Amino acid sequence: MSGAEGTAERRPAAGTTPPALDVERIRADFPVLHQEVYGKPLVYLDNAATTQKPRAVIDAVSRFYAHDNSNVHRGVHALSQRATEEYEGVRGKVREFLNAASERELIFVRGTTEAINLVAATFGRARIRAGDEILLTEMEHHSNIVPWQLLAEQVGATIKVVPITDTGELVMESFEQLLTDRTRLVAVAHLSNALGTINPVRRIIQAAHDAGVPVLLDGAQAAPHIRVDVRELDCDFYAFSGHKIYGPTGIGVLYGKEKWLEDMPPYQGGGEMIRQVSFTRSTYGDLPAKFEAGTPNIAGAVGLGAAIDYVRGIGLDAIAAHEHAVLEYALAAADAIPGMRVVGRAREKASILSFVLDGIHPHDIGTILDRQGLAVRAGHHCAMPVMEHYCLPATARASFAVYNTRAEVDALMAGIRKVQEVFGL
Ligand code: C6P
Repeated sequence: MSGAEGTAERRPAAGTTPPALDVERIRADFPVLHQEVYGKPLVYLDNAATTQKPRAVIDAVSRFYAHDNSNVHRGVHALSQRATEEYEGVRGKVREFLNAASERELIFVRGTTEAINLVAATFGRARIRAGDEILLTEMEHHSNIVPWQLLAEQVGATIKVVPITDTGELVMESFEQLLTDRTRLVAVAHLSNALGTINPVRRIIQAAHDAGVPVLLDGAQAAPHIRVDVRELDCDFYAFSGHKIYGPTGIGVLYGKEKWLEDMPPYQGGGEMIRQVSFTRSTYGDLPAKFEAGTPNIAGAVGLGAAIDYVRGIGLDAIAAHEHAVLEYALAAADAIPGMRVVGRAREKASILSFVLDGIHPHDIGTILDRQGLAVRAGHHCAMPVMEHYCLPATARASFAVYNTRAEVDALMAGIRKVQEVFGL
């Protein structure tokens, strides 16, 4: 086990570069990587869709079910107390991971999608009215578009969109112009899943706050790759998914500043989120219970806790440095292949290599690569407005994680040449 010891994050001393990772040791932690697909060694490059799970996460979930399984916050018996301690203990780990001020600011949800829907349905319905504006960007994932459209339709608000440049960066002058006295919320991806762009979120938050506007960051892609400090960022909401950070599916986190969460009406009604219920009136529990109706994904939270330990054991700075080196290597290799074009060349970029090949549909690229054991995603990546910007139906996308190597990039590039050969190009 290379990364799961202890909960303190490994951080390099200020001004030093993190030590190189022992990637072979890390790979040994991930059982699923060691298999063949169609008789070829698996090269898993679909990490933006979901990451693989280290043994520590798999074992934590299985240990929970084998020893401690019970409902939380309800029973007086030993198992229920243990389950409650584990579940709430993970909230403490998430607090450290995001550097939130308090565990009251952390809501367990199904994932980023539910986190954003929660904010739209509660903060949004309470504070956004007819004629108000919600400011998004052209590079958002559908999960950070559609919940706001649903809200806008219900209350009569308007969606405004910050455009992107052809390199895949936000047009910041437009952002500043679109931020008006009608703007009630800015919702923006920290890291784009379709382009890999790392957005200038500090600048965005500063400008929005100067105008008195709160900011939600969609951290689905950033949390696994960049160290996030919600207090340093000063964002109002931050959402991420466990399954993209080596944890289980069906668990994620919404961070919200306490002042907003206190003020927001509940999301769903049910057990756990109440203080007192009668047929005339119900009152609601304290944070974070107010937003966690019903039996939560307890085993998922336990797995998320193990994933956070794992990531912090390696250190996010070391992970980011490793992935950056792999991405730079891949970008240089892509530039050397005639007919291959990378979509998204932002100066600040992480972990994503979206590309097209002249004369070949991305779905054909994905299918032919798959036959060579290379798992990439082909499609619109739930970011149709990005595809529209580039006048593309889809792209092929390789996305890197801590366990990917330069040798795997070489395999990808060899696979791409094979795709071109199949098409006689
Ligand atoms: N992107 C991808 O292949 P969920 O599904 O709730 O865990 O995450 C949604 C989501 C929200 N924002 C961004 C920036 C995302 O990338 C995603 C998920 C996956 O790119 C699946 S479409």
